[in-house]
Amino acid sequence: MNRSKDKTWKRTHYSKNIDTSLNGKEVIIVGWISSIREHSNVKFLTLNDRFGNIQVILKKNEYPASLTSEIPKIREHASIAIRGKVRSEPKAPNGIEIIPVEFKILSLANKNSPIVIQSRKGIGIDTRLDLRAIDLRRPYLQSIFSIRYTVLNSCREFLRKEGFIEVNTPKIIATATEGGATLFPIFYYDREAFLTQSPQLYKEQLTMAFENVFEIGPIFRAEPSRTNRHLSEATSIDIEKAYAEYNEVMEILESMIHYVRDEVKDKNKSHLEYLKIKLPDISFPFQRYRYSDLIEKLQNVGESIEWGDDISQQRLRNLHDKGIKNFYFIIDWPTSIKPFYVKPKSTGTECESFDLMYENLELSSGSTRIHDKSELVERMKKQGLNIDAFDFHLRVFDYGMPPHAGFGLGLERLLMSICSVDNIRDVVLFPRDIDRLSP
Ligand code: AMO
Repeated sequence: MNRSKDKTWKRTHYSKNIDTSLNGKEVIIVGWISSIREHSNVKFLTLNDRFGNIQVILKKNEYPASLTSEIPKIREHASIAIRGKVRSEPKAPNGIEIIPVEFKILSLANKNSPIVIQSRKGIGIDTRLDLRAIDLRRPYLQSIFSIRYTVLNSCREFLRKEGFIEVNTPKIIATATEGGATLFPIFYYDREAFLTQSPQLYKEQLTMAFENVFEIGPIFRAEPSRTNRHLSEATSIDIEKAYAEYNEVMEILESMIHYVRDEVKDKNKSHLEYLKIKLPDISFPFQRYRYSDLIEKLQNVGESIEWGDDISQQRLRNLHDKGIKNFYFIIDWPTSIKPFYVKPKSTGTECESFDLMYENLELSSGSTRIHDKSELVERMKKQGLNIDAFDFHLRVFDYGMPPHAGFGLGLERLLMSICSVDNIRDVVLFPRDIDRLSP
């Protein structure tokens, strides 16, 4: 067969499948060029595919003369298919290199990219986000998103094993669940509607029919501030469990964090090595601090904070030296600063609620919910909510709503804690924040 006339450029091997056992054999590799270096008469190309990369050597007198006019066209990022011979080369990064016999440029790179592929942190985040698809080619982000994939899969796996079924609830909704301030209004035919802040009310209703449900989906928050931990569109891992109270779902949450950590440790060894990450040590069970005790501790270190105030991230920093670090729960918050659906304790002033923290980052909130209709209506009135707007929700409480509890865990916040990432935007493919609506 005349090879040069054979126009099938189907990949025969991924980079990871080429080793010294193929020495002297011909292969077709396909991918994009991540680096080009030149030493005297030799050009070293690195060709990346989804599993890794391989060195390609273009040495004058070694490649066919027909390639001479094509070679100058190759720039970093170009997509290319190469038919070439495998050669063992101890000095090459993987101990092997490819000597092209023929190649086909599949897509030229018309510009030099401002993004340096090999760089860990790269250039400014805005320049990177403007060209996010290119930025995502960097091994730094490739590693983070491989870990994200493991985290998502392992949460799903864990919850299925625990007897939860996966549900999908509407993202276009009629009323606020987490307080009105962070709602995104939208046009819905001739009415106003909103993007969902959380699947809260739907997951609660679904406990009537399915008992244990979970959802992994987008939540939308109109966060007016520019911080490194808030997104306008985030991913939430929500669960709701019938016939349970908050201690039970806290146990599920801490077991899930354990499971996720072990899976990442097992499945992402090379990514963790590349990122130079040591996964957080996890003690089991997580420490549980009562809100009231933390307020006292903060007052003791001179903070002017009152019972009933929210505990800011800055204030929690002051307690780090007092051993309040790693993963821990803050439990029994004041009823007045938690949403209407959270069940008050018998004292009334505190509620059966928790936040899961990592250092001073809030990862999750959860609680026992009010399942008694009249109690719920009372709480809603106290919070000044329009009862009529919640009729679609309240009406199902007339039919034996089971006691239930649940939590919402921010996927991106969890990833920040696992991957030691400071800016939440780096664990989202295409982040949305107050300044950014594209790409
Ligand atoms: P909450 O409002 O505390 O609780 O949200 C739960 C978790 O979601 C994540 N999160 C965010 N992540 C990034 N950017 C944001 N703007 C953002 N807002 C929230 C956080 C947070 O801990 N319905 C309840 C949960 C429940 O009780 O089941 C709720 O939404 O990690």
